[in-house]
Amino acid sequence: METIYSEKHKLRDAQTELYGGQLVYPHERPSRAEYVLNRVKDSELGAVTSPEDFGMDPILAVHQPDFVSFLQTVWDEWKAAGMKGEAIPTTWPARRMVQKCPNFIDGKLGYYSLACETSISEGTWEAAYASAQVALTGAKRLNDGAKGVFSLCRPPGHHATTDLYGGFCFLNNAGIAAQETLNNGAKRVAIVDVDFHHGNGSQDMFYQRDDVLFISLHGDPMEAFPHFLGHADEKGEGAGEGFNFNYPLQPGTPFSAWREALADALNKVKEFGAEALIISLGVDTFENDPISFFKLASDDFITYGEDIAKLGLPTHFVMEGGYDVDEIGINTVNVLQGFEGG
Ligand code: OKP
Ligand code: ZN
Repeated sequence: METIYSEKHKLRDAQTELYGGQLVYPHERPSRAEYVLNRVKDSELGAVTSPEDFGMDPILAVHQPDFVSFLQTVWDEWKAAGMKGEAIPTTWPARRMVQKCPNFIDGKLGYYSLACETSISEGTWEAAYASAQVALTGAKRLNDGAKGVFSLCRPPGHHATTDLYGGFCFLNNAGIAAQETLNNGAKRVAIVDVDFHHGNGSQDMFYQRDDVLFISLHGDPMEAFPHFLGHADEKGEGAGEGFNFNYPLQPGTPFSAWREALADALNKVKEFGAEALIISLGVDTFENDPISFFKLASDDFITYGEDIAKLGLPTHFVMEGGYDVDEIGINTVNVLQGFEGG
């Protein structure tokens, strides 16, 4: 399987994440992608290719233009305002307040964010743009007939909505790829999000649409980030009703229960008649992940890669989370090798 990878991910190297009341070095750090890349190379998975540049149009196909402009200028605005550290929001348009974008950068940060752990630093936009181009290149490979392709995206994307960043995400790589796959001629595309965290951004992006089926398996939002979306009763809206499914799972969930949920999800993908499948591939379901609470072992990742392959659909794996850096490469490549063998 071909891997699409851009070195530009390294431009995203924030020094702070607000975690447990302290500013720590971010869990979402450059070494993550390097661990995965090294494992891809060591295991001889296939060629590693740089992305093409598809420009801004496919990004603007799913993100609001004012939000994208904000991402492009936020760091300069923050510095121009004389701020000393990295850009962190401190106030939000909460319940009963006015949803109107302020002029001052503190207000803009709150207006365009869904969480505040994700500090913005120099190079963040350039890396997020490159990450989206990686996913777009993956979409092109699928359109050119590949059975499977791996977009080694970093930063991740599934928490980013049309107009909100947060949860380490800025542009929704899987969502951008899904729309591109439709534009390439597919009638129905499914996104199955196996990251430990609910893919709130992807859900929100396609919630009213029947051409993208979104399904997520994740830690119950009552217990886990992003906390405010991802419940089982969120089924889609309007034309999108019946095209969204969530499997919130409890702390300590073992692979057996997780795999049953995946089997259910893959059945729904089949019934939907998807012509292409996007897997939002987070490996933070791993038992030793530092910020998650499922109990998958490394071999389980091979097994579920095989399960996905049995659908027989052209499949685009888009990297999301996974934070136990020693194991992230092994578990990611296990899924891809399981898929190829299954
Ligand atoms: C991004 B991805 C923990 C707060 C959670 C944000 C997690 C973002 C995960 N106390 N912090 O889905 O892996
Ligand atoms: Zn995650």
